[in-house]
Amino acid sequence: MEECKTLLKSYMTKDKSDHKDTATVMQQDETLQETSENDGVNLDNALPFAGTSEEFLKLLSTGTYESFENRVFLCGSCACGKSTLASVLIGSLIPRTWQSTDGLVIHFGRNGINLETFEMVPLQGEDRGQNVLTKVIIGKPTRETSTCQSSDTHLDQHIAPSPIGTDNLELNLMAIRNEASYSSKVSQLSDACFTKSQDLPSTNTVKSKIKNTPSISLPKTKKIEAYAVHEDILKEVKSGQYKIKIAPSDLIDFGGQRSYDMTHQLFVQHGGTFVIMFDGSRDFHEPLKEYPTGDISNESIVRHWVNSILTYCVDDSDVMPMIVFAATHSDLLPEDLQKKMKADFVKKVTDMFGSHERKKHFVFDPVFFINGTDKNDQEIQNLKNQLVTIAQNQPSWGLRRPMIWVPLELLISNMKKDNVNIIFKSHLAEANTMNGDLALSDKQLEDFLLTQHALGKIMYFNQPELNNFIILYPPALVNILRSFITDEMFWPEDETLRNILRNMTDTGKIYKKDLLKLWQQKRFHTHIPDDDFKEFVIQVLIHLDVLVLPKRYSGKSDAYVDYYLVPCTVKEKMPMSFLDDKSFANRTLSLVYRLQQSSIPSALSFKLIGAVSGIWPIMEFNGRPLLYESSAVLSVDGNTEFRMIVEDTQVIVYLTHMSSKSCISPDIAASIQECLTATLEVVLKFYLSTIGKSHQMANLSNLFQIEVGEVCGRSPCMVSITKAKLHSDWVCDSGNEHSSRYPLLWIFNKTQEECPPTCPGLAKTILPTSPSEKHLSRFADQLSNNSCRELMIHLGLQLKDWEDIQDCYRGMSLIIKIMALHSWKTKRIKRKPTKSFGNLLDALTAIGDKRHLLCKVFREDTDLLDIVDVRLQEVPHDDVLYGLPKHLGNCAIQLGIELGVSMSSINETMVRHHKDMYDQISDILRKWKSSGEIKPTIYRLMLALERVDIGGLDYLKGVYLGQ
Ligand SMILES: Nc1nc2c(ncn2[C@@H]2O[C@H](COP(=O)(O)OP(=O)(O)OP(=O)(O)O)[C@@H](O)[C@H]2O)c(=O)[nH]1
Ligand SMILES: [Mg+2]
Ligand SMILES: [Zn+2]
Ligand SMILES: [Zn+2]
Repeated sequence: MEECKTLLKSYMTKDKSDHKDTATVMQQDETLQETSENDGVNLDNALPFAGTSEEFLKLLSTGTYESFENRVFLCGSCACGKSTLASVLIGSLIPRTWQSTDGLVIHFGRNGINLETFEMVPLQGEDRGQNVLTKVIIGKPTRETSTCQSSDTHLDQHIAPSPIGTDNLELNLMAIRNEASYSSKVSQLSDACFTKSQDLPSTNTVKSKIKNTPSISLPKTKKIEAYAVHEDILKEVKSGQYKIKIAPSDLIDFGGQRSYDMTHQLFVQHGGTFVIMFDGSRDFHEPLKEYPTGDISNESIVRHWVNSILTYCVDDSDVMPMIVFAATHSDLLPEDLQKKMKADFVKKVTDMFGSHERKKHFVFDPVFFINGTDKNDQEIQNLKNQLVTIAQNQPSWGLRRPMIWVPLELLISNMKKDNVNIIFKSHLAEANTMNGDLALSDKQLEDFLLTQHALGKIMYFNQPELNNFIILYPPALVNILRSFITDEMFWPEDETLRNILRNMTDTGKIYKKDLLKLWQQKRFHTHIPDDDFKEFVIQVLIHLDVLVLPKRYSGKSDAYVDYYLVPCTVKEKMPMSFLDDKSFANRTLSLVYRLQQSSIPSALSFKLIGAVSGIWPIMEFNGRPLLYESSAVLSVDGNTEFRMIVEDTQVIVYLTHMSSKSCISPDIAASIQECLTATLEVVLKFYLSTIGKSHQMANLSNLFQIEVGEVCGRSPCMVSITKAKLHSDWVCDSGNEHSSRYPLLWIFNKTQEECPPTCPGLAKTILPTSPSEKHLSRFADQLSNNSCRELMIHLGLQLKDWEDIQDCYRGMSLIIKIMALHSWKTKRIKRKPTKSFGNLLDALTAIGDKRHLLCKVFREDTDLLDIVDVRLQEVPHDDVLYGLPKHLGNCAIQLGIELGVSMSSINETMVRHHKDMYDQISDILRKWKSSGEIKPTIYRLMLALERVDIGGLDYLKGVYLGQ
């Protein structure tokens, strides 16, 4: 903090002739315009998070200033000329060769709108000081002038940008930021100032503290008396002697590579004017050679950007966000053709979006057709005029802000200049208190931070794990993201690092240690030198769903997690060969969410995939997670898996059972549906509500429609839920008849234990099949002793058989029933050779039982779904299995059946360890673990224990989930 004060003072020591240097230094400045009146404050337009109107009025009573926020985004395909146009707009050299932009570049205050002539002009040199804030600082007479005169030189060395006029000035600047060894600069600065200041602690303390926490946490030193400064600043601004001439406008130049979608959305959400660009010399539908997949054309890029903008932008007003189209390379066409093309482009974009529900956000006519390499191009001039008109019409133009925010804005601005990218909130709060009676209250400070965040000036997340830090310089986050979300052409040379990135793009998985290794590179290290900040950044990336924690029990420490999923970097598409498998349709239910929005932007699909893989474990094959670009295969339990594929306007879900769809538990289908629906809502909400505009929350249920169905002819065949409920069958467009019974499983009411009156009973397809031991054991559990005996007789067993079994397992009624059913299944019975579900059903009917007991055999308990966790996908340790029997009742047979151990093997165990129940269970567990057919995971064991319901579950949860 002291540094900021020092800096502040250092500016104040300059006399006006010096202001040129200072002006160049100002990178991100607020634009202030003097005003002494409070009237005309339109509270409808009040900034988000400015508190209640009463509080905001109180804030305004300290005075207001008029602010002009403008922001122009350049977006579009690779190499279409975005950076070229950017350099024209900021008045730097026009690049003649394509140097692809890595991530994005933000030009803060390098371009502005002249408030007298309403022209968009580059800001250079002196012009860049054209705002009150700068002038106030420069022109300040102060009592402390003599304290730190010498700091000027250091300051200028530190931040002096490369000479204006080189191409890509901001990139150079960034490089300077990156390379600058901050701590040494700071101590130079501190030296210069502190040695001359009597009431400050000695340089040594300052230095050593800087060393411990370089770059970000500023040393805490004795507070300096700063009151007077602020009073003066406020007086200056109020007095109205500085008339602002040019309102600076931020210019954001996006890199066109697809890998940046996830990065871009962070910036898009703050709104502004979007210039969607494409190379006008190419056919609108021709595949662009810059994209290796061969399926990307101007049209798809334009559509992609429109969707992203309209999805991520907070729908602020009628005016913003505004989308303008600009084609480039007009110079490659003869003049008469240019005119014709322009008209063509207008028609194209009107065809594409003319009937869009948010069409008021588009300028369809004209589509500008520019030559980006000519800074005097008339069409560029026209485009600039259009941008000015939009800027003036936005509701925030000239909006009044409380003057009391100025000191803090100033502080932040100064910190940014000192490369303080991330800071502890407590440090900012402390700085705030130094403003004496101009300090904001805690609540006001919070509102201030949230407003600044909503304006895109800083990043501050009001969340428990995130709100201790503030990202003062948002592009720093982009720089950090570039360490792993970047195009292959920007990968580092180092082979180890390349391998990390290659592995990540192949598998969608990155180990934490590898991420930290990437961050050790010099150019990233300077942004996050400190472990606290690394952890914070990881948390932010998780919050933004760039990184996804693999499924784990929520709410518990994640110390054990040593890797993250990175859905947005996976390049591979899901192989669709599973549809070729003829049996797939017979084993699968489908569910489709159709979005009302015209299309799902890719970042949203990454987010959705991420969220879902946070609920169910992603299946793995040969150690590679089955995570693909916008799709994934997830594991529900040993027999059931599902695929989720996010497409343009829909989310397709295939739920597949290993043997048949008639074995899919309605509870599982319903809980997956409920969970996906909720997740989709949350993900959509994340964008729609975004920062601070919760009152504009749309009605979520209108955002998408749910359809249910089956697979038919290699694609999902769907009906609405209403239709499925009304008709037991339907004929689809391909002329195939479908039954509604399976699709309706998606909306099964899990809470009801008994079948609903409308239940049609077991599916026809399942009746001829033979029940497994597991089915029989579950069935046995539903029967009373008497009805079981009666049933046996109907099934063709002799009374004597029943009595033998009863003798053999005296006192163990469940085992008797299980064994009876087992002997029915295995015994040859004259005249009744088949052993099918149909036979069981007939026998049940014969004894007059109408309770749909067999339906229940297919029901599952879904409580455990909530704790599916990567840790539970491991094989349990021997010691744990050794300890387990003590927590269980007498259940060896049932447990063996649920675990899939064969009946003969179970019998062998029962005979060998006939005296000791614990030995029986231990032996069963051993057999299960060593059977090796299906991976014997902890989760499977838990499912079996839950089913058998004889305890042990808590013991396992305790061991593996620390519950
Ligand atoms: N002839 C002609 N060349 C242009 C025009 N606009 C851009 N270029 C050239 O096209 C190439 C690519 O331009 P850039 O501005 O770097 O492209 P970009 O859109 O920023 O590309 P990414 O950052 O990779 O997304 C450069 O060589 C420019 O000189 C134009 O209107 N006419
Ligand atoms: Mg570029
Ligand atoms: Zn069909
Ligand atoms: Zn039923």
